[in-house]
Amino acid sequence: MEPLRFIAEDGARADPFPLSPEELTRGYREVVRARVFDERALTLQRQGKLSVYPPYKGQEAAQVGAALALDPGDWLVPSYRETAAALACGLSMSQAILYWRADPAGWRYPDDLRVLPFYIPIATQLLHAVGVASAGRYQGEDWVALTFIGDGGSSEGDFHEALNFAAVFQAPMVMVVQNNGWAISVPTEKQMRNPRIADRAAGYGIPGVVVDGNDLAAVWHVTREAVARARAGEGPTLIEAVTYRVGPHTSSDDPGRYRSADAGAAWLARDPVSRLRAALEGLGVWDDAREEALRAEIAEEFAAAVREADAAPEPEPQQIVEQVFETMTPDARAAWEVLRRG
Ligand SMILES: Cc1ncc(C[n+]2csc(CCOP(=O)(O)OP(=O)(O)O)c2C)c(N)n1
Repeated sequence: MEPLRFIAEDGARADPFPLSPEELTRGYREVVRARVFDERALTLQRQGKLSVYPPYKGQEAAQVGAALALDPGDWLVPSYRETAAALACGLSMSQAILYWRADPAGWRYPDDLRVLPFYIPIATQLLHAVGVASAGRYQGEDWVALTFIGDGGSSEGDFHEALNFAAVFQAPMVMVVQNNGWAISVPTEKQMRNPRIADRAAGYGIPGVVVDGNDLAAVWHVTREAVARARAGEGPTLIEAVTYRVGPHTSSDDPGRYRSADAGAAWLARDPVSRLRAALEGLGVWDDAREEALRAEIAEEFAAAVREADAAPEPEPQQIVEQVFETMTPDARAAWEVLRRG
């Protein structure tokens, strides 16, 4: 299976092309928004204003393309890498900043936002996504759950259990594996014999698709088809988005210790942002003036988000355990008492 692609590295569009100019423009706005958030969030972390932060530079199209294929009633069940997908699904920048600041105010999302908080324990989100998808079926709703996982996470037992359960019960779930080449310091070829993760779909009896994860049009297209199948009762799809983790694993990581400085050089030419811009310019719907206006708008959005996050009240230590259980367990209660006393 070769990755499906509609936008070449120089921005040339395949014919037929799956997105309208309006959709492509919307996708570009979200991709640039995601890029700006990521770059500035990393800077905030370096200034001591965020806790640990997992950047996603180079993976914006894989996330935004899939997120934009959802309808408003659908659910996003992300891992820690998917801030771009969450922003595209309506998470505010200020909430994202508070979350990555480790402020408990950032963990409790608005009730009407169909995005679950970022999952840090690898692959646990996949089973919850099957649950969210199945819950809709039981309740007579037609929502679809979109979830993400990394190449490393695809080696977890939860990955198998989630896909098998979703397939057997035809849960309306779409799983996107962002195959970004690395699981912290472990390259993909060191942890799987068959590097084509989408091949595994056949073992579950579901469709598996491999797509160029740096091509927003391709990711949006295959996810839209998968979402439509899920909503029609035809079950889950496994999408492998081939991409590359250009930056460090997190703000605590130093990739120089395990890969050469030019390891991702070829991937810079495949940058999803510049590729998309070239495609839009090819369509004649984008120019420098629009770019400048968009960048100014997003810079203001980010600045306002920082102001809003900074205005949040200083969290109390005991809040760490307050949102874990609806009714605290005795252990959590004991921890809460200790933290409250200070
Ligand atoms: C259950 C569990 N085991 C181990 C870890 C530590 N850990 C954090 S990220 C990571 C690697 C994940 O790699 P991958 O799934 O490829 O995703 P990526 O970070 O590249 O997006 C590991 C092992 C964890 N968070 N949870």
